[in-house]
Amino acid sequence: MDGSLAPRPVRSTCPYCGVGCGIRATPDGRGGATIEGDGEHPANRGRMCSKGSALGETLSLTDRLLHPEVGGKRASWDAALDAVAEGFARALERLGPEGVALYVSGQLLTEDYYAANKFAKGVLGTGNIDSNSRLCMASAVAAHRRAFGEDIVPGVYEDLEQADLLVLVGSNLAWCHPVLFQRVMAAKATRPAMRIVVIDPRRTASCEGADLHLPIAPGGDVTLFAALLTHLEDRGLGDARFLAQQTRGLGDALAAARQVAADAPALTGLPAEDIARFCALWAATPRVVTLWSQGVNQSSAGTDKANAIINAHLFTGRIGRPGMGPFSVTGQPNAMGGRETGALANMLAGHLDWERPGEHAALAAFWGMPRLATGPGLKAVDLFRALGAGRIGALWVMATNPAVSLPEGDAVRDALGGAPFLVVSEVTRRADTADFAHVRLPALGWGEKDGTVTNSERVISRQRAFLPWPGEAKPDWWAVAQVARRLGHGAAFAWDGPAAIFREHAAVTGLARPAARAFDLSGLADLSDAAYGEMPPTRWPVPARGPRADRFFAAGGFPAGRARLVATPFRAPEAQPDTAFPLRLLTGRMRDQWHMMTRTGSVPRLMAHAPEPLLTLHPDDAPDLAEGSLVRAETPAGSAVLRLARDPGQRRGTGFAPMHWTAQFAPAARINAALIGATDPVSGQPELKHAPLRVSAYAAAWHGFLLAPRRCAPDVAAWCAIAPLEGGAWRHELAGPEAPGEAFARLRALLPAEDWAVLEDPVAGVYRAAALSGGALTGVVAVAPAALLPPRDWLAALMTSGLLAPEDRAALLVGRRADGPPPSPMVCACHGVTAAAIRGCGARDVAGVGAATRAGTGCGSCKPEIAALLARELV
Ligand SMILES: Nc1nc2c(c(=O)[nH]1)N[C@H]1C(S)=C(S)[C@@H](COP(=O)(O)OP(=O)(O)OC[C@H]3O[C@@H](n4cnc5c(=O)[nH]c(N)nc54)[C@H](O)[C@@H]3O)O[C@H]1N2
Ligand SMILES: Nc1nc2c(c(=O)[nH]1)N[C@H]1C(S)=C(S)[C@@H](COP(=O)(O)OP(=O)(O)OC[C@H]3O[C@@H](n4cnc5c(=O)[nH]c(N)nc54)[C@H](O)[C@@H]3O)O[C@H]1N2
Ligand code: SF4
Ligand SMILES: [Mo]
Repeated sequence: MDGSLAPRPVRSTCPYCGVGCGIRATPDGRGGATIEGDGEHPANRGRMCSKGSALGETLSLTDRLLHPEVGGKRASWDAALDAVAEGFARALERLGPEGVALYVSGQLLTEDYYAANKFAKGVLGTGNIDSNSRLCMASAVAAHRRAFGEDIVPGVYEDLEQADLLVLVGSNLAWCHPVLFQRVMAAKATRPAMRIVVIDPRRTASCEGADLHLPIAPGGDVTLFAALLTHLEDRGLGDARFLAQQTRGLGDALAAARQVAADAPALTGLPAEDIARFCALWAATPRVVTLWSQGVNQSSAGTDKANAIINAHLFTGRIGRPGMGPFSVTGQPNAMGGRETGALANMLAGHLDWERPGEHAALAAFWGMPRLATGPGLKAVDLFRALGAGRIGALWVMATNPAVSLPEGDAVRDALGGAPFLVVSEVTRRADTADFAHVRLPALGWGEKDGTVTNSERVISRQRAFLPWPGEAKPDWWAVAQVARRLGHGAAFAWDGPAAIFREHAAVTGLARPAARAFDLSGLADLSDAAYGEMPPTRWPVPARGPRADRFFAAGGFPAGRARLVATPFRAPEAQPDTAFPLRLLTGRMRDQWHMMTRTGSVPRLMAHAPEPLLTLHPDDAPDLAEGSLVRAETPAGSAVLRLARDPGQRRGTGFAPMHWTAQFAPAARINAALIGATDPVSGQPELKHAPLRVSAYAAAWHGFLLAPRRCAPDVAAWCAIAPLEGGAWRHELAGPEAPGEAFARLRALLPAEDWAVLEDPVAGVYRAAALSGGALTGVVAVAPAALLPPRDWLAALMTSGLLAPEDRAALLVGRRADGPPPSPMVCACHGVTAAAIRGCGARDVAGVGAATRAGTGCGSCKPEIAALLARELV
């Protein structure tokens, strides 16, 4: 287990989204590796997206947490683990099992997840282990459990390709599950009759290639699917036999649907004709997949939204057969694994349940842990409120960054800051949450750790190490086991590696026999170490005996005996716009960033797609605010300052902000400071997609930027957004309240220089300086009263190009050469092609643009944007 590995291609799985693409990594022997798509992996067959194909650029050890720390000082593992054990023992003594907690993540491997859950529920005896999946998949889980009696995704990815109609609800598949989107687009190219409908308040990249976009009002989804159910009933399209033999709850569900269906245009904000068109298309197309993601789950009616979707499929019996079914896509690489291992506050391990008689006792006996938690614990939002209220004495955060990703962001930071004892297991020093920790434990990252992940279609894939273990970093399961040993449970955590944990996990899934349970890995409970090492991608269930099937429920066989159609009355989002907050804030993801940017934020070509945090508004909303200016996005919970962008594809009355920026990159732009803590009453999932919003100008006395050879602290200005540039330099976009000259002097002092070219116009408040060393440009500062500043792209390029040509030197302070091209946003991250280059190439379709500029011919993630650009040009 020393981790020294020979440089040969290693098969593993991408650490980003729940598509779960297989990769082949070839280490270069110097700590790096070449990453390519695995042609044999069933999820991607060699395809990759922009984030996946840049994985090789995220492997550097810069900013890595490489040694344990106690109280901010380097410590030995022994000392750190002792401190963790003592901290938890003390809190247990003082507050009992309700006063300790773990907060974990869908980015853990199944083996880590299993260990963390066994530790919390078995050793600490607490139900207080929740996961960032509470922010992500909880509503889908709850809806599956209500409908089927167990958390089951019935279908597989091929269904998306075989469907005649694919409906995307609250999913920006093109950006968030790009390889799946590429598979869908390829299927549509061979079967042009296939129809795609996108239901999203915004016109997203996923709408390119769609036949119908329904720009639904936020929260309108339950109503739209109620209208669909009523439409299906009115036309006698129910599958009478399936309904009679396999389901219950029909009458109530139909009655509830009918009550809201009449108000559908008002409640969905969609024209009646569009609703009718959607219903008719869905009704007429037996092979239909309704796929949903966070526009559904992250809502105070998230579970009802998901059940309203499932209702339509159950009503028509369109489930579990090729090309049909409700399909919840997972976000994180191992969101599914966390559900399997039961590492959520309301579940036991292996899909076992407190509510079903005998299961708690069976697990307690199997683990040999009589103190096994006797009931559910606190869900994420409540857990951090309890922390803030002093009711949690010890908290261990692992592989997630709640200081940024939870709603009520400022209150969460206060709670973390006031925590009596906080342990953070991290791979990076640049995670906001780690700043608050009493003990920091260095974890192995992707490429170093070893174990399994389960993707959206229930395929378990191996993540294999291809790099040596850096510094003193260790697997998360190991750290958990060491603390368990110190608390007197060494025997139950005596695993010698991930294979042993996986076997135990597989055995747990067999405990519920003979009670019906669909999730079953008992056929893998005896897997040898060698077989685990070689395990190919494997879809569950894998029962020890009996048949295996790819899909569930075509002929019934629901874990609950019968499936349930759930009555889903309409509930508006918890906080509504009013005169003070007239707009609605939506949040979500950008194409080239992963979450809190700890990996993608260090890759210049991924940053180039959107280097600053933007608030996007429709051109008609807040028309007095200028595009490109800084604005304050404010809700009843808090505010963030973002750069204003305009997009006619944004639904009027809504604004969209990305979730990604943190205190490391743009402290004033953390949007979750403005997110309210409303949660779904069934799933506990927070309403991260909605808050009442008002937008106002951000009053700054100066705006500016700093291009520097190193990364500066983000407190160089009141507003700051940091991005890496090609060649190792850093870009800092800035604004502040002080006099421009004062800011200029302070910023200039941050740059090393042998020689300066300076332009100062105190009357106009305009200041520029270029730092020169050895005939090369080493930095630039520009400050002005307005946000209109010289373009930085050309200057940034000059910083990487070495010696300056005389004409460049002359043009420096103007900001660009007179004959240089104007700046233009990056569209293709693989080949560095800008929007201007695409517009200028003369091609009229995506393939032509590819031939002329190479844009879109790499990973293909930018094809929807190229199509949108061409569509605008051709108008
Ligand atoms: N590039 C990238 N990809 C990722 C991730 C990432 O960070 N970056 N993260 C991964 C993770 S963990 C997840 S969970 C997934 C998320 O994947 P998605 O859910 O597809 O992504 P989001 O952008 O969060 O939200 C999807 C859409 O919901 C819409 N929406 C908001 N409110 C409503 C509503 O009331 N109704 C409807 N119908 N739509 C609404 C938003 O406008 C948005 O376009 O992405 C995964 N993939
Ligand atoms: N406003 C808004 N907020 C959101 C969302 C939204 O749509 N809008 N989406 C929500 C959703 S769906 C999600 S999934 C969350 C994601 O939110 P987070 O989970 O907070 O996001 P990440 O940045 O992925 O955090 C993972 C951390 O784990 C570390 N890490 C990676 N691998 C390992 C490992 O093996 N071991 C250890 N110990 N650490 C590791 C990384 O360095 C990183 O800091 O955000 C949620 N928050
Ligand atoms: S679609 Fe992209 S981010 Fe998702 S698993 Fe595949 S390569 Fe990774
Ligand atoms: Mo997620």
